[in-house]
Amino acid sequence: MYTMDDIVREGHPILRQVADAVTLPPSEEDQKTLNKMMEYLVNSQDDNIAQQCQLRPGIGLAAPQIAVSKRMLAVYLVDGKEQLHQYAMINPRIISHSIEKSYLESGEGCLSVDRDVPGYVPRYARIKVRAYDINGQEFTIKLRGLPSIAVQHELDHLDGIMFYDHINADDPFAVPDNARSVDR
Ligand code: SB7
Ligand code: NI
Repeated sequence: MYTMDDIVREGHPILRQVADAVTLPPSEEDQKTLNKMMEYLVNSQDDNIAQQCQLRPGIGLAAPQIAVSKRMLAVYLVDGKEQLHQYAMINPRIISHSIEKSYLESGEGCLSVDRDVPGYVPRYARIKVRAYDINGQEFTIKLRGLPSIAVQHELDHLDGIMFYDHINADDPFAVPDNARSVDR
């Protein structure tokens, strides 16, 4: 299983690379990696396991964060309506998005960033994402709210972009144009 020791931190060049597309159907090795990424997220949200294994809780993880420069991501979160959002994606892409933006009231953090970076991170409020699942089956989903923000944070990792790249340097808490806030 992955632990914090497997997660690369800021300064590692892989976090700034554009990750490679995964060849389809996914190899057994890529499937294993993606399963372990999801396992990390689930474990990290289990208080006992997280404490036992010193896991920082995470709602998402992108393959470059475990030093694999491939286009795979995992998201695991329960939203405000107690709805589970669990997605393992291969070669994901945004096929359409709202004009409206959203941002997390509490700002964002990252398992690869060992410091607080305050400020609003503008994201699209709604996205339609097309990807391949762990078996190589194509699927399309529409997301809004926190799941939309989480998937965009992970998609950025696949393109070498960090959340703080989006923060207004002059005024970190300036409300982005055409944006509404989202509570965790
Ligand atoms: C806040 C946190 C995350 C996404 C969006 C808002 C995920 C944090 C964990 N990660 O570093 C995943 O890349
Ligand atoms: Ni991150």
